[in-house]
Formats: sequence, C-alpha cells, structure tokens
Amino acid sequence: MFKAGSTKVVLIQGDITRQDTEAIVNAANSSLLGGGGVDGAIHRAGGPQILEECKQIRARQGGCPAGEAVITGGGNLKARYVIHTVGPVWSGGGSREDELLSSAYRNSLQLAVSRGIRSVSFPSISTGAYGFPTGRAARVAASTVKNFLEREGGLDEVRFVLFSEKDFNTYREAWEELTAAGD
Ligand code: AR6
Repeated sequence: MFKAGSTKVVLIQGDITRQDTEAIVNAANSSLLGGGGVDGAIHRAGGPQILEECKQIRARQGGCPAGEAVITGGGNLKARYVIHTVGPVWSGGGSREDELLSSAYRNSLQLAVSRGIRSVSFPSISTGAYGFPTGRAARVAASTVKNFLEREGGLDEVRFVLFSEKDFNTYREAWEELTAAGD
C-alpha cells in the first residue's frame, strides 16, 4: 500500500471487473463501441446497459479522443460507474504517447472527483493491444496519479488492478521508485 496525499494507493493482481470500488476504469477505444481485452471483459460482465450508454455518448459528442474520458453506469458490475478512457496507441514513443497516457489517467481521476466518486480502480491502460511498453507506462501512471492526488485530493482509494504477476511487479517497482525518490 502507498499513500499519495491523503489517498490510499493499492496495487493488486486480479480482474478489474470484480472490483468493489465505486468506479472502475475501462481501457476503451475512441469508438466507445467495445473491443477485446479489458474493454471486452467489462462489457461482458456489466451487460448491455453499458454499451447502450456509450452509444448515447457517441450520439452527443462523437467518440472519445485519446487522452480523454467519459462515464457511464456500471450495469451489472459491483462498481456503480465505469469511466471509459482511451490510451494512446504506441508508435515508438515520439508521438506524444507519454503525454496522452498521462492525460488518460488525469482526466479519469478528474471525472471521478467531479462526480463525487471516492474510489477508483485502474487497469494497465495501453499496454495490451495498444503496445505501450509496460515499464514506461507504469512510471507514467504512477507519477501522474501521485501528482494528481497530492494536488487535488478528493479520493479515498485508487486501486491498480494488474492482470499478470509480471505487470503487478512492474507497477509495484514504479511506485516504490517514486516513493523512494521522495516527494
Ligand atoms: N482485468 C484487469 N486487466 C485486464 C483484464 C481484466 N479483466 N483483461 C485484460 N487486462 P488492453 P489497451 C489487461 O488490450 O492496450 C481493446 O480492444 C491486459 O493484460 O485491454 O489500452 C479496446 O477496445 C493488459 O495488461 O487495453 C481497444 O481497442 C491491460 O489490461 C484496445 O483494446 C490493457 O490491455 C485498447 O488497448
């Protein structure tokens, strides 16, 4: 367990669809119409209501650009809300990938705080189908979340839910490095 401001930061290995935080974050794509990986798992576990709401958002604003976030209800999930964010597709690191990934985390947290949500679970955004190197993504995620929580507060818990033991260790190391580096 780590601390950022007054928020608890918890890292676990597991399935994000089973988390009991108030919101879980989906690593979606710009169409908001579903896909594989975490996105597929969330829509399967949460049922058709989530896609229905995504379609309504599309009708209002088009899709969701990389780095931004939208929110729907959680359907049949334990989580009351799903925050859908879109990470960057990795293309070598010179196409603002770090910046866009950082925005995806920051805008998801901002949206949660603006809705009064007190706990949020994140998957490892962009490191599956989108090919972002996990070590680099973990450092971006950790520093972005830590900075946000220290500056803004407003959340009791942020949970990182990593699917594999390898990813869990990578995220744990990123948080340890950040904590060892001091504030
Ligand atoms: N719980 C937690 N993590 C999971 C789960 C789960 N149930 N399932 C997979 N992961 P990805 P991306 C991990 O590909 O790279 C979709 O098709 C997975 O092991 O889901 O942002 C969307 O529609 C990996 O570490 O997301 C987009 O088109 C991490 O989640 C595209 O993929 C992210 O992998 C987004 O790609």
